[in-house]
Amino acid sequence: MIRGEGGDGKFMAKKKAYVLNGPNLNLLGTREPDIYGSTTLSEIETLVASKAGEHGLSVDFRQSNSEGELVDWVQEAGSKAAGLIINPGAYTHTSVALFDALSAVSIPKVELHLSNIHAREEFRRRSLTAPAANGLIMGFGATGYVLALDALAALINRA
Ligand code: CA2
Repeated sequence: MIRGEGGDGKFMAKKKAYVLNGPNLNLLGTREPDIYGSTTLSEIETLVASKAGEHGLSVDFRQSNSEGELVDWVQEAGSKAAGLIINPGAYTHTSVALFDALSAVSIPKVELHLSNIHAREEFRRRSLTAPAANGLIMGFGATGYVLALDALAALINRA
């Protein structure tokens, strides 16, 4: 657990935010920049870590192409994190398993998409996972991760 000085000379545990990224997001910045931008996932991780520091949060930033691994991480976040941000990638549109996992954890949850899924193909317009989130951010590219962190911090601090 990461600890920081609480302002009164005492050391306090920093709350942790999980930021989970689904399939193919490891390819960011290498292809399809017109849709997803040219920022790499590693650069996004740096932006998120900086914003988290402003909110006094620590971040666990992960990506997987495996639906089961994402389910495992959501479950893990339920016991180890104060909140989570998830870009489920294409599993957004298909995964009942991720919806169930997200529904089963009671921490604040923000769903995030780089693109505006409502302005794209018909099959992307439905999110199976969104009803399990407190809110959604989409269409702002890499900046959306920073906005999502602001939103998550607000949810964590009012919880
Ligand atoms: O807009 C988003 O963030 C998405 O979650 C991205 C997913 C897509 O399936 C969702 O409908 C919307 C795809 C991520 C794939 O990212 C790539 C990046 C570069 C090259 C190829 C894929």
